[in-house]
Amino acid sequence: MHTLSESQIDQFNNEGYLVINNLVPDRIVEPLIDEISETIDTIAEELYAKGVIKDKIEGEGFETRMVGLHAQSEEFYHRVFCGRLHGPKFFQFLTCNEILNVAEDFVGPDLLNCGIYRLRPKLPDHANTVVNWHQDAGYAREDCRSTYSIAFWIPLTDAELDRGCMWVIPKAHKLGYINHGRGEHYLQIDMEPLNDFEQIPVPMKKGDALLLHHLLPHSSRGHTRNVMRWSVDTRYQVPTMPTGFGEAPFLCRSTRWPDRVVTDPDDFARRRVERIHETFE
Ligand SMILES: O=C(O)CCC(=O)C(=O)O
Repeated sequence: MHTLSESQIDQFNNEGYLVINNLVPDRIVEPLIDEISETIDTIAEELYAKGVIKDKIEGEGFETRMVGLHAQSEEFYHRVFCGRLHGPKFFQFLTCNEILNVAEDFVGPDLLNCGIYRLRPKLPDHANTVVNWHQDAGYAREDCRSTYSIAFWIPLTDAELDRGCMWVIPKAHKLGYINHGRGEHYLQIDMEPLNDFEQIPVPMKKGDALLLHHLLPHSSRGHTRNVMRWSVDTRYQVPTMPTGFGEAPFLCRSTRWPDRVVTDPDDFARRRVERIHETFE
C-alpha cells in the first residue's frame, strides 16, 4: 500500500522531482522553528555580552531577525548553517511519519537517513547561500554515486521566486552521473550536457516538500527581499548501501532490523557528535 498516488510516483520517476503540498504539518514544523529560534537567542545573548553585537533584535521573529543579526556578526550563520544542530525537534522532524511514509514508497520498508541533513538560513544578497547546479551524487564519495537516495527539501518559511526558491532541471536525472568541478562555495555541475534542458523554478510554501532524485540537477539563486528563506533538506536510502558521506547515518524505520531503529533523540545526537557509522548486511 503506497502513501502517494501512482501518478505522483510516476511523476517522480519520469521528472526526477515531485512537490507535495503541506506534507509536514505545523505540529512538526513549529517546534523545530522554536528550537532554532532558541539557539539564535542563545548566540545573541552570548555575542551581546561580549560586545560583538549592539542589538539583539528581540522584537523580530524567525522570518526577519536573522537578517539584522547577520548584519552585525556572521557568527550566527556559521553556528546554525548545515548539520550543526541536532536537538530533539530536529530528530522529530527527520523521523516524522509524514516524511518516512513517502520515503518508504520509493526506498522500501528499511529506511536509513544518510546523515546529510542541512538547515539553510538563506539570507538576502548572500553569496554563501547561492547553490550552484549540482546532483546530490556529486557530493558523495566516488564509489557511492550510484547509491539511490531521495532528498526531501522542506521550507520552514515560504520560498517564492523572489525569496530563493529551488530550481530543477526536469528529466535530467536520466542522463546519469555528470562531472562536477569546484565552484566558489559549492560544487558546479558540467552544464554542457544540460544545455538543451529546461530550468524551472519551484516556488513553495512552508511545510511543502520537494522530493529530488539523487541524480536530478538542482540549484538555488540569490534573492534581494529583506527576509530569510529557511529550509531543511535531508536524504533517505536503503541501509545496505554505503552512503558515501562522512556524517552519521541512522536507521529511521525497519522491518528487517527493528531493534536498531534510532528512537531516542539523545541517541541521535550522540551518534551525530561521535560520527558513528553502523553497517547493515
Ligand atoms: O536550499 C538550497 O538553497 C539548496 C539546497 C540544495 O542544493 C540541496 O538540498 O541539495
